[in-house]
Amino acid sequence: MKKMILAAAIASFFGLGVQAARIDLGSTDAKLAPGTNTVGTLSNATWNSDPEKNAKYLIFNAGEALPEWQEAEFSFKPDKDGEVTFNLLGPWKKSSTGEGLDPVWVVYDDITVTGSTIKNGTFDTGMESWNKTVKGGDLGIQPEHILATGHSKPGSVKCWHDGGLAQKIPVKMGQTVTVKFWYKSEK
Ligand SMILES: [Ca+2]
Repeated sequence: MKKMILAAAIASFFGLGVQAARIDLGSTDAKLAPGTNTVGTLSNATWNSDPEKNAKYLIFNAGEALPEWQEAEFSFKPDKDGEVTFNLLGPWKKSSTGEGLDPVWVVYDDITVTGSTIKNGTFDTGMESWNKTVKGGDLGIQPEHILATGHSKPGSVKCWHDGGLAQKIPVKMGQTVTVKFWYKSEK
């Protein structure tokens, strides 16, 4: 019951168009146990009927992004060696036309990982090493690189729920992975 209430709360939170930062992690092999989080919520998926699938998927919702840069940190522990898909996402709002979703953007920069490695977490020159994960493919609303804006150095990205950026990161059985990143709302 508690999980259902939490899921409903998250759904309404995203549906309201709050500029919430979100990172999803998924594995085909390893179960991902939630560790600690400095802000927001960190939990396994609840939407699959197969509990094994839920245990291999983790959602970190950092809460509302503000106009100023904020830092967030969370950790998880895989139970097998392998690769985990690291997916930078964001929120959405109901479309004004009643069809589909409209983007709500969150800006990300300076992503660092311990216990694994991530490529180009600084976005200083572009989006190398990241793959776009866009609902609707080329016809969907794409994540974008922002050259003029950055945390410690210029260059960041903006993502939303249906327009994310992903890459695979290596993990080791029992090795805690800690993710830190900076985020803000788009003006
Ligand atoms: Ca940067």
